[in-house]
Amino acid sequence: MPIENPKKTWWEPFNREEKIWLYISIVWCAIMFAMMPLGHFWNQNVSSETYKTTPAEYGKIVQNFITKYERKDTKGQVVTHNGQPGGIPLVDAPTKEQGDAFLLAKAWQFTPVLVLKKNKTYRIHMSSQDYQHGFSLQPQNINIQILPDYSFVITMSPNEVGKFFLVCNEYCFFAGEKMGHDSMVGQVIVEE
Ligand SMILES: [Cu+2]
Repeated sequence: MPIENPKKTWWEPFNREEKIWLYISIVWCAIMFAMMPLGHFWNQNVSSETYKTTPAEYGKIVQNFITKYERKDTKGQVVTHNGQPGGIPLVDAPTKEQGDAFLLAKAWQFTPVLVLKKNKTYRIHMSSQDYQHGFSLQPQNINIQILPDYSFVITMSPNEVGKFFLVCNEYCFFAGEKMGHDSMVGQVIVEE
């Protein structure tokens, strides 16, 4: 016996529960979509400028930046995040009026440790040396993607003194046998 066409449209009448779920998902999509522009108002989405660069070029810029602004102790030694030679250097970042500051993400660290002053404004560039990384400033929950070949610039004026952490919130690749995404944590220090 040949299969007959159904006599009525299969989805009619529309099941009530199905309708409710459909409306909920449409409303939720609209809310999520609206969050993209609205996030700018509570500073979760930071407006940024973007420039083209290369890992080699950006690496050189960051190296020069660190050499110029790295903090030295009374003996002329570079101050590092853990107090050990070879640690990540602390850099007294120039304010917006003095110049730009630079942050580099690479597997699996952020360098340098930027030291900022409260209530001053900074232009901070960020780019990656290798994979896609994430800049997640904790506990403020500011999130930015860091990609190789692009320099993102954010302008920020810290209004709180303290030590803040940068967490990589984009799963970054493993090289060979090594994995380090979960330990990729950086620091930003805000001083009076
Ligand atoms: Cu990462």
